[in-house]
Amino acid sequence: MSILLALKGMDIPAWVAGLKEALPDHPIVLADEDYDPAAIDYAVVWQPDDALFRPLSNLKVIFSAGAGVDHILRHPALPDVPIVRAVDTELSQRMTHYILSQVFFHHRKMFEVQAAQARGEWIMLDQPSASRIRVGIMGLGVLGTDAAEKLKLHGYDVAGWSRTEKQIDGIRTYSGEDGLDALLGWSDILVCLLPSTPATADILNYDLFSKLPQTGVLGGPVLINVGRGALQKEEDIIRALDDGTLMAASLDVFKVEPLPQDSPLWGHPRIVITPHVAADSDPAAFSRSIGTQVRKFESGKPLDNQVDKTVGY
Ligand code: NDP
Ligand code: OXD
Repeated sequence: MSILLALKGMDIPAWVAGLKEALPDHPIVLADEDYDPAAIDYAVVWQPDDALFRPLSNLKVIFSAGAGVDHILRHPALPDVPIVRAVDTELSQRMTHYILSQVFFHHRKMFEVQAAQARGEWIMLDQPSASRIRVGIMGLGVLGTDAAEKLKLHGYDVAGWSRTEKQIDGIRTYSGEDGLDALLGWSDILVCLLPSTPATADILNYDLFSKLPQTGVLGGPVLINVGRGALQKEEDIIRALDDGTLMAASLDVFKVEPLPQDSPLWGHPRIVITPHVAADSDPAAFSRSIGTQVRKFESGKPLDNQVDKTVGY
């Protein structure tokens, strides 16, 4: 009943400690050690190497160390076992805090404030009430719903869009293609919390930005992308910012990560860049959740938060 940890770029000692506490009777092995592949029942992975899965002849479940599973589904030799994605209240809270921080930043016109500070100028800026700012969220899943509810609590007018229909108290909800146009035509701040799938690739493009209203109280539309870099056409973001189609953007995810030094996104004066840190996975919290799931699985109960491989999330 061994657990294999293959977690590129993550804090391995913290994960080992968390899983030892959650599942003390399950040996833990690391991907860069010698181990018997036939003894592995569970794999906890982040960006698994191409050679990882093939020898694991008795693998029963793959656990993603993140909420997104694009890093697993693109694997060239993915075994036909259930994939469980990360769902955790701490992760939702971290993501919601990030989104709130960026909505507050743009609402309170912090680019103007910083520019005035650089000039040594004392300026008074208009402060529109939150209820006059329309925040549209693409993706009303675990993270999108939490963010929508907390934005609403802070007084914003909030709507969201998902693949299937949803009902959330106090939030306008849209779905399907017509629904997307309705959301775009309404949103002063557009937050993207979609997964990376074939259907969402490059969805954040110039044509989409052109559908955002120019009439809102912020003076122009704002994009916040925390989903995945594969969703955004970066040259289109720059074009839209430079011609006023977008007023500003906060980007946490990029087509290539780390963002290459020569990317024009780095130096753009209307972009906030963060290095894919909107919501880090907390090893202790995720280990507890993996522990609960392994116990359920071993007592014959269904796993929670299983990925639907047909839709890709
Ligand atoms: P969920 O699977 O819970 O939610 C995904 C949402 O996207 C659902 O509402 C789903 O619709 C919607 N969706 C998917 N495909 C489409 C489509 N083609 N058209 C319209 N809506 C669609 O995921 P989470 O909320 O947990 O996470 C969302 C994403 O956030 C992750 O996949 C990951 O990429 C990203 N993420 C980024 C982090 C960061 O630090 N930057 C950290 C964690 C996650 P429906 O409800 O109908 O199924
Ligand atoms: C995730 C991420 O998917 O960190 O959890 O992006």
